[in-house]
Amino acid sequence: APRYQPQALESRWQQHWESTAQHRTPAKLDGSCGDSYYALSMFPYPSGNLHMGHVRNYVITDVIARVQRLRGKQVLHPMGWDAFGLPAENAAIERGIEPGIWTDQNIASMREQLKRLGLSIDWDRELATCHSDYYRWTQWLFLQFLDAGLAYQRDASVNWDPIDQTVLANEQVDGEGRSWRSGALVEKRKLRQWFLKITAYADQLLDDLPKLEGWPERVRTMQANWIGRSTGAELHFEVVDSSGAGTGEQITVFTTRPDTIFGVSYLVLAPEHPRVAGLTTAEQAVQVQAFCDLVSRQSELERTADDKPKRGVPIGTRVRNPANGALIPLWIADYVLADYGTGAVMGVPAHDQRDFVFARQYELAVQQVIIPQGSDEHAFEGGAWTEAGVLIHSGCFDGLPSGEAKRAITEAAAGQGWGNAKVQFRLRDWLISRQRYWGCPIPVIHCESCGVVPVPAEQLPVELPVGANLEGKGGSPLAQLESWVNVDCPCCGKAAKRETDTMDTFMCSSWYFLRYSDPHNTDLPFTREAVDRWLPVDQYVGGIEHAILHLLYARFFTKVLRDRGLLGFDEPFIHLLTQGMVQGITYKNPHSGKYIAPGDVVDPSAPRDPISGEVLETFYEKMSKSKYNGVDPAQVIDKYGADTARMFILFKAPPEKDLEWDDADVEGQFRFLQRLWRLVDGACARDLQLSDLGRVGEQSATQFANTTLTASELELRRAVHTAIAEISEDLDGEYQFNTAISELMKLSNVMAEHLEAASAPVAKEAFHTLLVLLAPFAPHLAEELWLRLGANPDNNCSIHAQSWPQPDPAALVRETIDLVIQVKGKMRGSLAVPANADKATLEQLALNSEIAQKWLEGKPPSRVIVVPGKLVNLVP
Ligand code: ANZ
Ligand code: ZN
Repeated sequence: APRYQPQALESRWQQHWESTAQHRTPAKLDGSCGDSYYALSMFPYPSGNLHMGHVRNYVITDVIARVQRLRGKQVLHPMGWDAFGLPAENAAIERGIEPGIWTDQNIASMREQLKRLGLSIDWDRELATCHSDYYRWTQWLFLQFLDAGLAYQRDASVNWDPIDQTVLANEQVDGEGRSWRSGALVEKRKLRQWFLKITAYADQLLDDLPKLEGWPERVRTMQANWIGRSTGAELHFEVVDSSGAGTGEQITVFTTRPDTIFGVSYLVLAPEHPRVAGLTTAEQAVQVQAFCDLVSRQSELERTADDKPKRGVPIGTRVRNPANGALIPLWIADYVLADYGTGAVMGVPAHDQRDFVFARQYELAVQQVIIPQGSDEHAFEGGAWTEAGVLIHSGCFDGLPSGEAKRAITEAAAGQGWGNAKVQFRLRDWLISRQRYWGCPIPVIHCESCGVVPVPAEQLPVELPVGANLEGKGGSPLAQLESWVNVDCPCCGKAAKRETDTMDTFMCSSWYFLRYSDPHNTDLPFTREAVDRWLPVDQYVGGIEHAILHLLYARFFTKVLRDRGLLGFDEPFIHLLTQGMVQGITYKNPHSGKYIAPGDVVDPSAPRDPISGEVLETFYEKMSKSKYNGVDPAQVIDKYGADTARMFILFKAPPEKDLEWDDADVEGQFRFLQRLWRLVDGACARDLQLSDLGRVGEQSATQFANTTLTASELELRRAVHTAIAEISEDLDGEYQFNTAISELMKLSNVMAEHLEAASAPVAKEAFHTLLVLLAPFAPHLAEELWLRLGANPDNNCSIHAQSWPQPDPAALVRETIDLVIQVKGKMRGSLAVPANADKATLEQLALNSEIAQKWLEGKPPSRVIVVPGKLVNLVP
């Protein structure tokens, strides 16, 4: 018999599937759209190298796609490239290769690597966000936002490298705030930039989260926190002069706790608040200026972290508390952020922990105004009392519970003109401008007379010009290409200039899943018909690192395009699976902190440093080059084949959990596949032909209904149908691929034991089932074994074109009876046997039993009396 040689076999099937277009998306759905299924992986950045994280992601999606096809769904399973971004620019700078060429080379090599995994992807629908036939529509969609009033420009700060005279992306600024290239301390600079008004959809993006029942709870929570809706009030405090008389000027604070207004002991502005300079007194000016300089060098995290000291200075001016008339000092402090709320906070040290720490440090008053319900006043040893409670020292509001007091005080404020109710979001508008080359050009033209003019749709795409100097100084690389920048205004025809910013790459990835529904359309990004037929995506699979931004932006796009009538659904992704990391074994010298490559480790059983001999730390960590703990997918495929790699990844851990790479377990899966191969060797020897067997399920149920099967056959059929039932359940919703593969192993064990004694129909049913159940996991081997068992290799006879089996309830019933064993008429014991076992089987079972061995002392009986359903009497 031939040996299992996965490499040759796999590339042969990959070619066959490709040449027979087996994974092409069904063109037309006949009738019901409920029969369509959209399985989507988050598309990769074409770095050039496929890593295990990719492999895990795409294999999971592939199994889901394959199972759905077997279940009769019309499946869309596409792939593409998130192809704009910084690494291509870096490659260009470091190696002098055009970003577009570098990217296309990477795509070509990654596509080949992906194809070796045997993924059932429809490559006809492949897209790359950096190709103009795609980004033309990204530009078109941007213009939709502009037209809807959802895109606008304003000044915002960017990272500026004063030596290289260039804008830096956040990733190009290191932890110490220095440029990755020049090492210069990065400054903040204000530039006019483009924003998308995602805040206009904040409420919807939050309120629709509970609908996403197919998403992990954790992701929904992360999104909710990111959107961060706070309900409270804006309250106005009047500025007073040195004599305490009102100046007419007001400072407005945002608070979620208007119930604490009687406990305010100071007001505090963000150092960047526009009124700081105007309200600082001459005596405080030097101190205030020094403090502002200090704060401008701190990160947001440093400023707001709970465990960091809070610092501030009084600016000399006072304000009046509108609720009780008290005059309180005005401060600036690092813990107040300029771009949240109004950039001003009322300090209530008794009930806010940060205010408490601040007040203790600067000896500001701590006035308690809330007490815990039904208890004494709170002692402030442990810090502020931040929970709700009952009001005290609050004038006519005394005795009210916090919740009611919030409403009452906000109403009073509104009635008396010193405040209003306010809902505040943490979510900011989306800054999409990048002063980078390798991105999608923003399709507008700036004209001195007409202002911002959209590039007319028929002139799209605005192509990225080649030959930009990426190391050029002064803002955006595109700005230096004069011949590209200078154009005639589409409106008035006068000389005008192109926008030189490109888009955040998250723009490109916010709609790619829509384009797959209609990838070759040259008139529109997609038709409404195509997009509504395939979307929303039934199953989206990708990394948790995209839990917030990518998914939020994609949801935002979906809602805007729905409101523009371009599509007809509210949410883009019904089910979301965030797969765990792939971790590799990592060796680290605890003293030097250096990572040691596994090959260099001395004595792997008690690992030591090859140079110093020190004992190394051993643990599992996410695979990465710098830690020498990566495993190259290509090498695994070279050694074992893709099917083994797939089986291992699916078997080793449930998809959401982290997975520890383990060579021994890879080997174990390889051996399992070899066992399946040999199982089929046995069947081939018997010349079992599967081609005449149709669907497993209804047909086999009727087929076996009136047949009397041996105990061994019954056991085999029970194993077959148990596997169907269990694996079907494992693949419903939760995707327990690991337990599904265990079930396959169990089934193969039972088959190895009982096949030989099984009649051809029972054996065929077992093989047919085994291979269909195996097909999503190890698609090449399943196909090959199917062929070896006599299936016609034509496309429509592929194992992957079969139907998912249904369990036969009759086969699942474990009907046994207690068979009484007599020796010479005397009961000597009993035996559990299949209820419908025939005479011969019962006789055999009785003779093989330990009871018989014992009482007959190994001699054959002279006579055997069988009463089916009751007893066997052995007469020596
Ligand atoms: C007075 C107060 C009393 C507050 C109290 C809290 C507790 P969230 O839930 O995040 O919306 N705050 C407002 N604007 C701020 C800014 N720009 N920088 C830093 N802190 C700011 O938090 C709202 C609360 O955070 C507001 O309510 C305000 O402090 C503070 F017992 O006002 B509170
Ligand atoms: Zn003009």
